[in-house]
Amino acid sequence: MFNKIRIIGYVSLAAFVGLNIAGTAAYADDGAVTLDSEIPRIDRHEYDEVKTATFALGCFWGGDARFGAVPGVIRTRVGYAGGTTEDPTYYNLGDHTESIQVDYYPEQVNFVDLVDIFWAYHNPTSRSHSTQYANVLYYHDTEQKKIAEESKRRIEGELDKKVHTQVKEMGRFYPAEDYHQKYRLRGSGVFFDELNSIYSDPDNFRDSTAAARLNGFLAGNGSGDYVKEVIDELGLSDQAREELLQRLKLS
Ligand code: MHO
Repeated sequence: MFNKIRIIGYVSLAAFVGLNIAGTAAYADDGAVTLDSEIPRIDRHEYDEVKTATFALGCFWGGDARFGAVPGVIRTRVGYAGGTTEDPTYYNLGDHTESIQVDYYPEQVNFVDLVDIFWAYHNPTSRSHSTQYANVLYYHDTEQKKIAEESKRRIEGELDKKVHTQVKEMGRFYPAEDYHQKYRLRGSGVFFDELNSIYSDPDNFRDSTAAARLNGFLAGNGSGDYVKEVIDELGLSDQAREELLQRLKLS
């Protein structure tokens, strides 16, 4: 969204002053210049409908990477939810739970698909040792509520055991500190450097689909076919592109 506004803004500015330049430029708060031609192709997609879902399944770094690799997931963010403590932080979490929130394009992936991933990605019969790491399937509306409750009943039937995962109404979501967002990508050297030079504003970095995919792929999520399908849309240099394929043993 921000990108789009930024691009349109500069395109019209260029038109207004009568410039005829091949690449328009945008200036971040810190003065860094980003050519719009550098914005990863996957981040230029437009969506006519966006829905949101929220999950908690242990340490939020893992869930961020799992959902970030899913086709149709547009943005991911980790944060704190489920409790009553105001303005929680990682070291002052109060009664909140580490959670992952995703914006998704319902034509490509729906809530049922995301819920299936959620159940497959944690152990529903384990009792969480703390509120911080509780397993929670949040619902944002009555449709999600119905799907969430039905899925829990189905899992309970299939496992024939008590499921400790909670189904809970979504309240306020507090995004976590920047250093927790796309955690795997942040520790990845060249991939982080390249994305970070495109998105010097941490909110834009966090909200980038390219960053979500890279974070997911680097953590081992996503099929090889899917990685190959989108790798050219992630804004990587040729060198980083090759390195990613090598790391994932796809070349
Ligand atoms: N055991 C993990 C937890 C981090 S997660 C954000 C660690 O400290 O390495 O809770």
